[in-house]
Amino acid sequence: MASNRTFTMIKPDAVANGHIGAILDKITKSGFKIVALKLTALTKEKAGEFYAVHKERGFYNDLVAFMSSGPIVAAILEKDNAVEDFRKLIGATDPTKAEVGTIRNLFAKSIEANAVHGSDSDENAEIEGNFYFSAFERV
Ligand code: IDP
Repeated sequence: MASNRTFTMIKPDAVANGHIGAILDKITKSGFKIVALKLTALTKEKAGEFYAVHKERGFYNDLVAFMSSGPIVAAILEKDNAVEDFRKLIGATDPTKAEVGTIRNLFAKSIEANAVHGSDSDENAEIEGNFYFSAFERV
């Protein structure tokens, strides 16, 4: 059965461009309930750990530098079929390929600075939520 929680980050580009409020508004209006939320920043080490699965990819070092370049917003979201529905809401990795009206279509600047992260499986949603939030930081 699909889990009802997913994990997201509003990435440094979207935070720097003042889109936190608009993105959270779109998320909640799309039926997701926020069950954990924080503004924080990743060190290079922490960004490297978060994206360790991409270590062998050519864009890894740039991605780590980008993700540690400024504040991010981390959140755990709740909704039936959360992981799949949230991936639909954010759109394709490359914003030029993201469907009109998706968060990446509206707010992303490039394939790297693509505004938001969304977990790609229930298992990763659990791991990524635990990466940022203790039990006391979620409802
Ligand atoms: P996803 O975030 O849509 O799940 P992934 O393939 O898991 O996409 O890639 C993780 C992140 O790495 C992307 O969101 C984006 O920030 C970055 N990324 C992915 N592909 C590229 C690329 O070809 N060039 C630069 N950055 C990329």
